[in-house]
Amino acid sequence: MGRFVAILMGSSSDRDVMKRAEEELAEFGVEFETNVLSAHRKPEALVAYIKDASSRGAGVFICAAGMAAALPGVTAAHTSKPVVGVPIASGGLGGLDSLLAIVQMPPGVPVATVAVNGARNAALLAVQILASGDEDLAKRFEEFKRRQAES
Ligand code: RP5
Repeated sequence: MGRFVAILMGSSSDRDVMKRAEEELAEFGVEFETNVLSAHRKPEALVAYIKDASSRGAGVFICAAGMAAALPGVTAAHTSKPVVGVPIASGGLGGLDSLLAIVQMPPGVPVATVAVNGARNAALLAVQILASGDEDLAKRFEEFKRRQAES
């Protein structure tokens, strides 16, 4: 596997939303792998995975979590790769809880946060990040923008 996108989510209950990110990456022919690893429930396994994926060629991490959403921030703490955070609307607060938890990172540890349940934009942002070092992918993204404008 060359450069790939590592998709992480805090619970299998986040899968339905995150399918949209997988579909979008597949549309662009971008390789990805998906794992369920909670920052709160499986902290050691999460850190081991982040380090392993970073060394295997993960170019971007997409991390989705709901409620007290620590996953994107913890991932950003353990890798120097860019992290895109997807707040999931899974608790009683409709996703505002996870949005604030993910977007309010301290200076020095950025997480690029998309909209609540914004899995598709997370994938598009990951494609754009990878495309900065991949001319073919950059052309496919430009073509996507053209088609989107036309439709
Ligand atoms: C978060 O808590 C997960 O990302 C999920 O959105 C939420 C609820 O998890 P489950 O109780 O459904 O496993 O950590």
